[in-house]
Amino acid sequence: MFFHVQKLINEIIPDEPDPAAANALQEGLGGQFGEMRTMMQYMFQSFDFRGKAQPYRDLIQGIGTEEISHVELIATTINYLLDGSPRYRGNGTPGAGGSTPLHMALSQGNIQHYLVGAQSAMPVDSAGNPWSGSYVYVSGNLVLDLLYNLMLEATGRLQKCRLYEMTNNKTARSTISYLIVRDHAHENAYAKALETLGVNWGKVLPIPNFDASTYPEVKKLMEMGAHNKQHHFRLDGSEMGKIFKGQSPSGSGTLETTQEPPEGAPIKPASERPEEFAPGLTRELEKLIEQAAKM
Ligand code: MN3
Repeated sequence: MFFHVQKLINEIIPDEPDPAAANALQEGLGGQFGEMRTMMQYMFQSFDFRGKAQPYRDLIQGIGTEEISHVELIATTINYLLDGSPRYRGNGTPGAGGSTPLHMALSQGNIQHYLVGAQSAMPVDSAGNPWSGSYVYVSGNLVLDLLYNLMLEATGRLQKCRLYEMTNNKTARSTISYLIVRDHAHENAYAKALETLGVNWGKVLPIPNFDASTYPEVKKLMEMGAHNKQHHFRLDGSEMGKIFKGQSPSGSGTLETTQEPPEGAPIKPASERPEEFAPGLTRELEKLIEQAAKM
């Protein structure tokens, strides 16, 4: 079973809306190597786990639980980037004279962000393809699953580094940078697990192998050691720490399995969007909601 806390796993820095960056980030959410895949792949690998190698199961499931928060973080970031067409914020007169407040949707990367959703994230990739369960790799063979997980984290990190190079929007970059560093931590975790099974990584990791501290937002997170820490996400004790410890396989320092969960960051309520009819409540319905909240 799972519990949840209404906080984001990392802070999203405010900036102007940027629908093009939002659409690019959809790849990191619902693409073949996105957060929805890491979440579902690690979940199914842990559900289908056979045998007594509990520390490895705890490792896969702990990271899988963190991935639920990554899905939430990147979806919320996309929402912030979409919420309000350019020049909507502040002046209260959206679009051309207020007559076609959603006109700008016609020229965006994914019109469905405005037409199907109410300026919000969708479970699709950057080309609009629906997320697919066929992305998920679960063979039941522990070594093979760990190898695939490392490939998945490395490709995820590669794509996030490309996304960082595409936009300097602070909202987008705050989340992209966090995910670059956490993908590094997860590369460390799966590489370490394979190292305990006899693999020697040498100078291969992390993938892509470059000095990520040239990205200032990433540098700040690395100085806090975020690429070498992994919380186990179990309330009843985890054996993950038997694997995620000692020297990092990517030469990034000492690995630490944390007992304390990440602090998290507050979630601000999304604003109402009358032009999307969202949430579309009449005064009467609002009164009923107020009454329900008092009960
Ligand atoms: Mn992730």
